[in-house]
Amino acid sequence: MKEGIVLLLGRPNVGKSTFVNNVIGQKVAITSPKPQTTRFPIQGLYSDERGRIIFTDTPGIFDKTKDSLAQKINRTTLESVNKEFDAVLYFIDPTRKRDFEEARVLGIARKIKAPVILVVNKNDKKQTYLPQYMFLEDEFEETFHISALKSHGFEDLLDRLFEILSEEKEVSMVDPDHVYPLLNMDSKTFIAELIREKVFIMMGEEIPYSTTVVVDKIAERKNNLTYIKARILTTNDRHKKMLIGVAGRKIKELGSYARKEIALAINKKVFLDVTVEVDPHWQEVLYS
Ligand SMILES: Nc1nc2c(ncn2[C@@H]2O[C@H](COP(=O)(O)OP(=O)(O)OP(=O)(O)O)[C@@H](O)[C@H]2O)c(=O)[nH]1
Ligand SMILES: [Mg+2]
Repeated sequence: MKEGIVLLLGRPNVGKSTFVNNVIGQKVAITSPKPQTTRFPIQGLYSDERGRIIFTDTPGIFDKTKDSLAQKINRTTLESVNKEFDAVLYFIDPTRKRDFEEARVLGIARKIKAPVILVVNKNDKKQTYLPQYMFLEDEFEETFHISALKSHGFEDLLDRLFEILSEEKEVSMVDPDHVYPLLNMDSKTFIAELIREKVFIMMGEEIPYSTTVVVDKIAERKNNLTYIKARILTTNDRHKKMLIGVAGRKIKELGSYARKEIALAINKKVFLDVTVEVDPHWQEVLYS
């Protein structure tokens, strides 16, 4: 059996989390069309008859660190690069122009000693800007073209990863309270992430970035019902009003969307009690 850790790198929105979910076959990382969806490294376990791979999904690296949250997010990715891993998947998205963010990721990738594989994602779409990225093929060991969304091209990539990984290595499972196949997240954090994803999907441009989610309580009740108490924290009152919506309609819709997915994920009936609070300091406390 082969075992190893594979790190994903790339700028925001290239499809790293989508890949991790679809290769594992289960949602471990939230995804959205907005950049900077992932905020901390997420370890998901892939296994088949050949062995086990821990895929470490990281937040997208960006160049301009506007605020303290953005700086923290970048820092967690840079910390992952300094930890132990056996190979790197460097994701690019040629449906978008190459820009200064790509240069930042490239700078990091160049310093990595483990094998770096270039993964050209979104090949189900027109890859208008592919020529801008072609020089990267000479920089790294090899290139694979995939669609993370459609799960195309995974087999060849996995074959290559298992060739790289060694026989002897034993990877340690990180968090004893993890939600399998997630290795570094407990249930409260995972549920908070599912709710945060709905904020990313349903709310306009800036709200997701002023917002986080905390799950305070998960309690088993009668008749296979799970009670969950969660709070959406936002830094300002204007965003709180928008999250609640006219006559509470927005928060109701958001809660109902999240509840359905949580119920599916934990295979139980769920009562989700979700409220919105202003907390100007949540960014200082969380993700520290
Ligand atoms: N068409 C297409 N869309 C994709 C593909 N992979 C990802 N996407 C979409 O691209 C968007 C971003 O995907 P994510 O997986 O959240 O990207 P990410 O790299 O994890 O982004 P950050 O967490 O912000 O760093 C989502 O809307 C995905 O559905 C793909 O292969 N094809
Ligand atoms: Mg992500």
